[in-house]
Amino acid sequence: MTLTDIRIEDSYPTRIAAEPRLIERTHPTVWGSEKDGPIDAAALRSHRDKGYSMVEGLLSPAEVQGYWQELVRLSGDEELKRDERVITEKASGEVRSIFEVQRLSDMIAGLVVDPRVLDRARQILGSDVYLHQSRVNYMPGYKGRGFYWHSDFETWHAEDGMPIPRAVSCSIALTDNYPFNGGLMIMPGSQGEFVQCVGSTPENHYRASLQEQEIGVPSHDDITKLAAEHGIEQFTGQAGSALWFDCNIMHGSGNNITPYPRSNIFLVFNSVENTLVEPYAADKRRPGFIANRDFSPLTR
Ligand code: 6CS
Ligand code: FE
Repeated sequence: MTLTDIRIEDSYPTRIAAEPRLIERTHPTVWGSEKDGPIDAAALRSHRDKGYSMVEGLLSPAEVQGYWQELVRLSGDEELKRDERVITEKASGEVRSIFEVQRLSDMIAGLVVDPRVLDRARQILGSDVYLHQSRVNYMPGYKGRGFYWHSDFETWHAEDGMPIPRAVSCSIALTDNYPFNGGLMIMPGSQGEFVQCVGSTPENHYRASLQEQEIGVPSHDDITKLAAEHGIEQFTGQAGSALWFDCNIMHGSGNNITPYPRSNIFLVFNSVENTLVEPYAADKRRPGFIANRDFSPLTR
């Protein structure tokens, strides 16, 4: 009997061959309470119900400028461009994302443990947390391609071995997010259902999926069902605002053909009570720069 035969109880089976089902989520969206951090009771309730919440002006304009300069520095580093952590746009070859960015930028490493960020992650997840993944997304003007509808948790469960949906993402806008420049679309409340996906995970799937995901995406029927039930909201916000969203919420974004880039810093916090095991639906683990396996709790 091999390790993969000893299947840890899987409450969220996916990458199946049969007809996909919507599985009711049996785990909370918010694990902490208003006394556990800076988020007040009303905002916590709203995050619990909608699966996301926004913090206007998390970063000051001066801080935004500083982080923007970091993104410019990183995307202009010719040496770094050959690093596997740099994902380029399929068509244009422009830098699309850079992963494990806290290891490439002391500034961003500081942001990860900034109380304005870390205390909120701990409060939502109700525990100490570690960084599951970090990336900067450039979504350049004219050529930025979007991300089709998906649940991040579906991928993190199937390919990274994340047991349950006890992770939260923080997307910090470094440019203004308009409705028309590839802004994130989100289905409020959809985190309450786990959408099974059809199709087995290809070998080294991340090499394709981070440019354009085709496996691990829901069926048109399920997207139609979720949209009818939850509606679609568009995240717009000024540079410096932060969108916190549950790991299982259905989201996606369109292409950006405007002159205005939609760049952000994307930090994923996972509870130290929810550390990765073996992938639930992939033959081998993804690299550490995509799914961090150093579970030491983050401290300020
Ligand atoms: O595969 C992943 O981990 C990444 N893919 C997407 C489309 N969103 C979440 C995550 O960054
Ligand atoms: Fe995503």
